[in-house]
Amino acid sequence: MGSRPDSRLVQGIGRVVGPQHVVLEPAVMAAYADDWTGRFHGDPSVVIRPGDAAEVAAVLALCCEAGLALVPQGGNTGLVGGSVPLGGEAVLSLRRLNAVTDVDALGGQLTAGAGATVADVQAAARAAGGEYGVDLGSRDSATVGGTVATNAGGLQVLRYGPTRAQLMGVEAVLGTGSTVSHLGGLMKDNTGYDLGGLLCGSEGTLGVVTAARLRLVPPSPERVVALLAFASSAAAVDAASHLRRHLPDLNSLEFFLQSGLDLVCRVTGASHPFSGSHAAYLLLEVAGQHDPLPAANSVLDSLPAVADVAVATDSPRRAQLWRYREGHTEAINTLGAPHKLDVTLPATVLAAFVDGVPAVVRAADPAATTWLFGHVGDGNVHVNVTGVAADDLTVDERVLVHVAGLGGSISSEHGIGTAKRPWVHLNRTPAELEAFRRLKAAFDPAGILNPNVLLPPA
Ligand code: FAD
Ligand code: 2HG
Ligand code: ZN
Repeated sequence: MGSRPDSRLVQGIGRVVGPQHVVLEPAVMAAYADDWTGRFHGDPSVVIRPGDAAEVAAVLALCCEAGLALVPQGGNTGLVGGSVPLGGEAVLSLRRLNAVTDVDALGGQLTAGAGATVADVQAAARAAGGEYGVDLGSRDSATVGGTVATNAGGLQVLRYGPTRAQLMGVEAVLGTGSTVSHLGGLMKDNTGYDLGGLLCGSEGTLGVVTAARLRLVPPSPERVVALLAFASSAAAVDAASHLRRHLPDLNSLEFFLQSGLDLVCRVTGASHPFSGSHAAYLLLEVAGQHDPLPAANSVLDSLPAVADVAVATDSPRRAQLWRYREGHTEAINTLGAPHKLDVTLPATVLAAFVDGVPAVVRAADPAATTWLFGHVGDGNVHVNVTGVAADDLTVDERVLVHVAGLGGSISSEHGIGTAKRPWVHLNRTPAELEAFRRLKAAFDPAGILNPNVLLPPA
């Protein structure tokens, strides 16, 4: 257990949130201590569970005065070690702020508390006759606060953009305890700095998100999912580029390899989609108000180099095809805590990267196994490496340096957290990092908000 905070501070926080929401029992705190992958083990000094934005503000004012460092936590599905208290910080759980309010079906907007899950928002959006543009495999646990804080991407970025593109406004409490709230949801509003845009992707280092005003997108009830097999990664990447250009209603364009498919089938017991083995697969979803099948079929018919294809229109079969892709994260975790390197490559080097990165990993650690899958439509590859000790960073270093050398990003959608903190300089200049530090000092002068993530030590 992290060292217990001063008892007067604990009592003061208890008066704000109610003593039952200040957790000090190690067995209960354990549920907030470890990350989803099992690679990062935190040690909370206390877990604080406020019930609304005013309580968050009062807690932060007390913590600022006392210098108590906090890790904000939502669904704890983050994959970069940013949501658990690795330095013995307190955990500030936002899960109780889970209301979805002010649904405006006419304007296509709603307000979601930080603790509402993505699935909660999706359900509220559907009830209002729209859809939420963000979808990800962790939808049942990942929260609005966490997805805003990480600028989560997911399975529909190609069509609707990442979480930042859904934001009409944000309410957050800064490290001083003062609240910035801009939830009016006006379409056009150039009245100064876009604080919501800045807080989005700041990983809990600048403010604690308490609510977000989110835009809804028009419904796309008609869906087609197709799984395509290819003889090489290069053929799959070429096909992805063709599909992007010719299928405007593409929601998702995902890829994986035979090794990942075999693992998912082994772990889940699912049968293989095709009789033969293939080097690479694309999974695509097309969605619209009208049946997208004719358009999808005509584009698929014109695609060269497709070795096999399965098309699903009904919901159970669509879900079955999706499971081959979405099942990767859980299946890989059964092999032990993976190192997750979530990277973006320029389209021109994407196929060569997929073919070459296993050798980069092997050169760093001959016992390691590389798993590759991701959002090929965004150039986003999830390089997962198993068989490496949690604290051995050799593979991480080699792969991230390789990615940066190719003009890529070392973090596409999961953030920096603690896992990638040593390598932020690969993508950011000293001047940018200095600007980051000045922003941090302005928003969080006492340095209490997630002090061990994102920014490398000065
Ligand atoms: P947490 O894990 O609790 O926290 C993540 C970060 O946000 C931490 O730094 C934390 O301090 C901060 N934070 C949390 N809440 C707040 C708040 N209210 N205010 C300020 N800071 C806060 N991610 C993708 O981008 N795309 C995917 O496709 C995707 N798929 C996934 C599939 C699976 C099976 C899993 C396990 C994870 C996946 N993720 C994906 C990663 C993860 O779900 C996202 O990063 C998500 O945004 C985390 O939300 P959370 O509520 O769990 O946040
Ligand atoms: C996905 O796209 C998630 O499935 C998780 O971003 C990626 O497990 C991973 O590395
Ligand atoms: Zn992803």
